[in-house]
Amino acid sequence: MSPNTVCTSYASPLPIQIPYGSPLGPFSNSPIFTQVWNVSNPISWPADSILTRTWVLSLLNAFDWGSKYLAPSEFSLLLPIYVFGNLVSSASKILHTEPNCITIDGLGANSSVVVVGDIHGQLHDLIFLLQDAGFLADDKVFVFNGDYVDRGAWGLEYFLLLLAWKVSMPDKVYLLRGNHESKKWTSVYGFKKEVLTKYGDEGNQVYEKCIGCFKELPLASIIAGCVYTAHGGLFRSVATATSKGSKRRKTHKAEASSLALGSLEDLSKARRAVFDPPWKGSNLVPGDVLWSDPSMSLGLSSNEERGIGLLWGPDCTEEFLKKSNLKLIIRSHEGPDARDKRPGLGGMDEGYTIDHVVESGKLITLFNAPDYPQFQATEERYKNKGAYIVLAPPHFDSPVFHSFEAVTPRPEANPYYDYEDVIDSDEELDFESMG
Ligand SMILES: [Mn+2]
Repeated sequence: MSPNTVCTSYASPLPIQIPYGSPLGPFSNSPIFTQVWNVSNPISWPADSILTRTWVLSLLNAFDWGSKYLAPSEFSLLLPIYVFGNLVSSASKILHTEPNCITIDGLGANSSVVVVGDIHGQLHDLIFLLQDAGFLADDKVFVFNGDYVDRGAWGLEYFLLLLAWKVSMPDKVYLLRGNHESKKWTSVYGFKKEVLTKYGDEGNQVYEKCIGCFKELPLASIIAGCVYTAHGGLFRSVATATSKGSKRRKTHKAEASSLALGSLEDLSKARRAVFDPPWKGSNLVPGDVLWSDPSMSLGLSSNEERGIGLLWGPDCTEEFLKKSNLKLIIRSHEGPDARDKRPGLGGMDEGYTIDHVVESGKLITLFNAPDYPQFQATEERYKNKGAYIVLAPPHFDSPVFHSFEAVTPRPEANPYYDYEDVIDSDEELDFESMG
């Protein structure tokens, strides 16, 4: 038997040959393909604790294999909990040292930056993207805009793969936080149940460790001094973010009228290490950055649909770009379902939209999960493409869009949330009732 084309399924009483890879198998020319995964040969932590590219690639292939040939409850046999623990601890330490807003500078003449938006646990689409865009390359820097987990069936694999990459090449990949990297949201949209299913009795411990790591994720990045990226987008100034004493009893209207756009300095001061970004009180910048949406109406207002964050108009895009001396905002957060309900803004069929074009530059929404969501109640699927952006030298300010179709077929999987009853967008969840 050819070691690079077959895997042995441990679950069978007799060894059976399962063709590996095609059409989903990535990196088929990689020597890692000679690895045969089974539960008597689980992933091990390197003795020197140094994660090489080969180790990261082998993790990717193990997760890909496991998603096809293991039951979710067998996941911990592939990735033992001590490896999980070492990986998340190592990554959390690195993330903890990063500022709220990462500065990505010193890019060489041959380097480029790849920006990625929401993928929501669609592991095989991520693998395609990585292969297409240059995974583990020395001359590429990747910036992920968050929403790694929830909805899709392989959020844990996706998140851990990115953490391994981060530990291996900390200055080549930057992981920003999305609104779903939160304790409340992961308990509604599937990630918590996914982890409990995959780690059984140890599931709670694993979940808590993941949630602790989410708290460390930075909020935004500035690429080459000209591109701002964040999951939701813009945010209020700290001066108006504070509501104390009698101010707390202000009417909504009065609060809205006191809103002012925040600066990068405001962002740098935000307290990001929270399980769930608060939607009231004095620390509102993290919630704005993770939850806000652009609007075609002028001005800054409360995001009533979401119950947290802001809506900002083209005038605010201009103000932010001009004040910060930037040319581009790349944010994510809105998939085809969200855009279906937002007349006046573009649909997500191609995986991106250009929402504002102003004097100083542009605002782009970037969404990476094709054929999203993986599970949905309606018969009619969105069949949207996903897209990633490449920013190239010399100025890194002219985005090149790469749209791509979903990888088919996806391995069969059961959802980890009640997608028929849970609302199909992040809107309207009742923050108050979620405590
Ligand atoms: Mn989001």
